[in-house]
Amino acid sequence: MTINATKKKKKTSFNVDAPLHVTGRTQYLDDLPELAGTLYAKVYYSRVAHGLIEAIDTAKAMAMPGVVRIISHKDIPGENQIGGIIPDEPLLAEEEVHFIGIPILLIIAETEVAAHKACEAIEVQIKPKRIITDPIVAYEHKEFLSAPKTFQLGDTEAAFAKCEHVFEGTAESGGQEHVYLEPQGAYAIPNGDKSIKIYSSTQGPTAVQRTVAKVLGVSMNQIEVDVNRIGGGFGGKEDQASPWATMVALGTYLTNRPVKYILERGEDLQMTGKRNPYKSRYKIGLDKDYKIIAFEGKYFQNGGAAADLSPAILDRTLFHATNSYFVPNVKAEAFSCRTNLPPNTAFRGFGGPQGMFVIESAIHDAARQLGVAPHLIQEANLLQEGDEFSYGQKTEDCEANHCWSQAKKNYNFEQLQAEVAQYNAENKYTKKGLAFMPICFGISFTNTMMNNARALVHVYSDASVGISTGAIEMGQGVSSKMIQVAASSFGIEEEQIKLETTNTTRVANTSPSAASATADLNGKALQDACNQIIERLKDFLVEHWELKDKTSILFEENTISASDKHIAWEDLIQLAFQKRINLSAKGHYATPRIHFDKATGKGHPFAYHVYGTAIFRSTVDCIRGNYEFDAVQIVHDFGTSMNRAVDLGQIEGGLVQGMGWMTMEELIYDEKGVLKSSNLANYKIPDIYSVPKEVSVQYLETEGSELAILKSKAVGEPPLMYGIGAYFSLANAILAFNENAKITYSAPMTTEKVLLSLYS
Ligand code: LUZ
Ligand code: MOS
Repeated sequence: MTINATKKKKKTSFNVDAPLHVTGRTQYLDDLPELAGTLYAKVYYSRVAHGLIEAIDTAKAMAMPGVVRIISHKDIPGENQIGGIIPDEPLLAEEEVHFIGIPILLIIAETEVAAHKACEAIEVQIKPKRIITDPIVAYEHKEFLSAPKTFQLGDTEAAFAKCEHVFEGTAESGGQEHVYLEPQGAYAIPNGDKSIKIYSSTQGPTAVQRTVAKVLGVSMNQIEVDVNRIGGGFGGKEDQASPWATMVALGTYLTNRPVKYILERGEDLQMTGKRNPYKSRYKIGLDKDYKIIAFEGKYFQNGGAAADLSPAILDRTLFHATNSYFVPNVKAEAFSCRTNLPPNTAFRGFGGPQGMFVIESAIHDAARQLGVAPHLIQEANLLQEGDEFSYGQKTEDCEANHCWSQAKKNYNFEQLQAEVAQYNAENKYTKKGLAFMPICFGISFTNTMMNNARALVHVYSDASVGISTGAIEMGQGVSSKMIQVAASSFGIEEEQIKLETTNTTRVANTSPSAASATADLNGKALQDACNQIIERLKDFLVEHWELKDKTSILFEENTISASDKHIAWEDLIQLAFQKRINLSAKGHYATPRIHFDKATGKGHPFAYHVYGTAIFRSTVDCIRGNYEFDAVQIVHDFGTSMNRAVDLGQIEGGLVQGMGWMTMEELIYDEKGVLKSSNLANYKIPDIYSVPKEVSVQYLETEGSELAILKSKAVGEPPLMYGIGAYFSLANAILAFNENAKITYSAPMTTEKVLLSLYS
């Protein structure tokens, strides 16, 4: 056979879902054909944030046409318990309700309309109890979801005593609604026997499987969970997809019919948790050269009514308390506070952004009081190679200074600064603000145990390949990356690979697709499976070609070769199949090197860190408080990006989502625990009109880590934290208008807050 002499370029911008998305053919949960006899579920939830259930009247609802069953906690065959980390959350409320939106009853009806009408006919009386919505109030009442935690490095007290400058203050950041395009939902079907198959819009199929099994009182092998793809997750479906899947499974268990429930947007907004709001205090000490010598942070996390993932989110706040800076003396103390809000949960960044906002506020405050530009303090304290984090890990291949200096140079910062100064001198009622935002984000689940994955690979007798992993495609492009991994392993085309759904019977005990680690963990497991098949094929070829050993055999461009011998991939597979060689393999991966001692708060929890720097430029209308972002210019550490288009999409999307959190997304609950921002007309997320006029992303091409898949670093969460720069660029524009303006370090910086601050 002949070999194409020109080496084909590796694909670096491939998205298997793009053709489906742009032609509207992408299949989501609600696109599954419904089986005859399918029933529809709907939740009746509490309208009171805290109280005792005194009476429930379902008689009117039960009598309505089409109503099949109304399920309460009494109907649960197993445990009424859905808590993921701590068993503190019922699926259906028993005597007490703890937040507005807590499910009390589950209606099962022949149609969605019947379920809806029945829901409106249900009457529940609740005797109100004390409502807490503020984490500091909860702290004062010692209402904690988990034990307080402290990370410590050096001795802050001794260090503060020696500091030239010490500043203290408060910072707070608000919650954030996930607004995944596809709301929560699931569809359960009876498998014929007592087992149940569930299609779920989840980031964590195993979490769904485990929770359903527990609530139904069956073993996990009776529950199959299947996920094709989901229409966005952002952390909101890491844990909180489980209740809806459990409800439909419960419905199927009790009726032996298929049961479906896809939440309406309004229900989803009411019942599900959001990013944890935080209230924090800081103390920062600097020497005469603006080196940060000591930093203390006290973080009060608003956890909501149950632990959910909040204890783990609290950990990540501590891990990221000093962002991209080296601080030799650190004390970070965090409290997970129980309030009467829906249990808050994972959201892109997972507590990291909340922690990083606090040290950025402290630096900005210090800079202001010292009369220097904040970026000079930021720059003076960037992490260097070998610096120690408060949790004991030291930086390796640290790119903090590299990203910063490249951003400064490539985007002509000196000139930008001069232009902004000139603009501000010439304009009285509009002002521009500049801000730098460096990021450093640790890659791995902070819970070491979760850093593992598996994959299943079949090479079919016609040489086509089918792969299954534990990764969930949620729009982040992981399907494309998995296909790239398999294609590059076998040296064949992406088109020859079929990625199967994520299914708990093919790949078991998965960690959720989260922590930015999905492509790394599942990709490495997939490589392991592919390599097992490759090794078997090589052993066969050694015999077949009578080679001395297998070291010279190459899998490239659909051809397998060793010196002067070549065979096409298709021919090799056919031959191997005839020789009865096993063409399937199960791969496994567990991140090496990582460990963490929870008792001492020390270890090496992250496989590696991702770095980057963003420069923000905004313009504030000082009469109206309106603002726009002129530009966000980024240098990001991708390692060796395996898919530039997918990775660029993650940077742009993460940036804008972080900016939304910091500027316009204002989640408001009143003192009764009522969600005031209860629809997308009064909860504003960024749209095409509010994104920066210019977004530039430069790829800092570095060696990349061996622990990153194909040396292409994790890219899911880190860019969200660039968004924090939006807050400070607005603050700097405000200060250009009124140098005595009060900056409250209370995000989001809405137009109202800008206006109040301008004239404070
Ligand atoms: N989920 C989790 C996460 O369970 N542990 C983590 O460390 C994490 N980090 C980011 C997002 N989700
Ligand atoms: Mo996430 S916050 O990586 O589910």
